[in-house]
Amino acid sequence: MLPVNADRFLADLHTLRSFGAAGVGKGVVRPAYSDADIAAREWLVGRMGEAGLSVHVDPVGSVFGLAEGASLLMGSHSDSQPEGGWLDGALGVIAALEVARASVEAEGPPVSVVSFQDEEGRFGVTTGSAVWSGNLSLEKADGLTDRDGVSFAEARAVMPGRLDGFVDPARFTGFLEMHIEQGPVLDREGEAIGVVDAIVGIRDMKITLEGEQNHAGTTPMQGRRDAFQALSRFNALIAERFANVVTPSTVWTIGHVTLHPNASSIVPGKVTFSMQWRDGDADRLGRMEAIIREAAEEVAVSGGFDLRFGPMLGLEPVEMDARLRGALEQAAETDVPGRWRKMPSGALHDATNVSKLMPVAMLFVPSIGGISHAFGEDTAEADLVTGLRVLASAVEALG
Ligand code: HGY
Ligand code: MN
Ligand code: MN
Ligand code: MN
Repeated sequence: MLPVNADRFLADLHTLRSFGAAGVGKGVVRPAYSDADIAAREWLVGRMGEAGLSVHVDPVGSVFGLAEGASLLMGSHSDSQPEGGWLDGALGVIAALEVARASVEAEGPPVSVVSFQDEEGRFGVTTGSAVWSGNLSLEKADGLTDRDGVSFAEARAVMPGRLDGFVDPARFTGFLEMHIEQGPVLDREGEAIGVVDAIVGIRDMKITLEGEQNHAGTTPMQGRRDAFQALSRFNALIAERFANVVTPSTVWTIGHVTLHPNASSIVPGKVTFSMQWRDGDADRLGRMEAIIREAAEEVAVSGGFDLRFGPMLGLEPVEMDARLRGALEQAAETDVPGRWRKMPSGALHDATNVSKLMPVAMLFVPSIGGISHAFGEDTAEADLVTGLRVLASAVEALG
């Protein structure tokens, strides 16, 4: 196996955690293009250079450490959710860095490293890798806004002088992404490794319902056009209608709501909310979209609301490459015989976009209690190191 250095890997992982650290033993606040994210990317530029890689920052701020000639590409993202865990994304970047560094030292197979920008969707869905892969045009991305109204175009201008054009994907032979599972399965089953077989698809859009703002004391219940009540009704309607369409692994989330003007004594006049749904079957995603649009229309027409749908973003479900996956399975069976499984990913990953450009595969390590997208996210140190070893063995086998 490539002589990876577990102590150096863990030390780098903890250094990356310090950028945007939310407190001792907690997660990080490091959304795309925040000061903490940029500082972390500057640090990564330095670490990649020290590892003997040539650094390239693309027009959206994804940071590449390039090996010479044709190579595998490995990595993930170093931006976080607005309240994120310390490993989501970071683990894949630092594991890739350690494998690439060990490979340079031992004259092993060339490995390039990447930290994609805005995987966590401050602007879009996995924006940095979506733009690189062509799943999202740069022009459309530039027009997307975050929840405070800042545009992607404005935000990505914060890394001036470092923006070197897009990296030609033809130089890479495949992409490997290590990640925490972010769900409960491996932890519950006492297993050390998950080898991903497929990643679910997603649809995501903003919906606005506008009624009438008025006095909460004097406006009779009858005849109110209360935006919060409209959202409640919509939420109940879709849950009822999805029941005929979904499977136990289908999920949907209204995760961000802006209620206007959001005050106790005002009947709210307007609500804008995110509607996101995920499933492994693209047809089912389409049937759910039809239900969502119909339910929103129904609520709007019957209650006298103006209805607006924002642009719908989406990624299709994808399967992992058999050869790359096989190398990970073989490495897992050698390192932790009988303590690994094949499994789908219900979280999205940069690998979905990269699969448009080259073969991809993914490796999971357990998440304690299945917690992620929360400060409490964590993984046992021994599991982090097992994942690193399995990744390094697979890279060596792939040559
Ligand atoms: O939401 C996701 O699945 C990813 O972590 N951005
Ligand atoms: Mn992630
Ligand atoms: Mn995430
Ligand atoms: Mn992810």
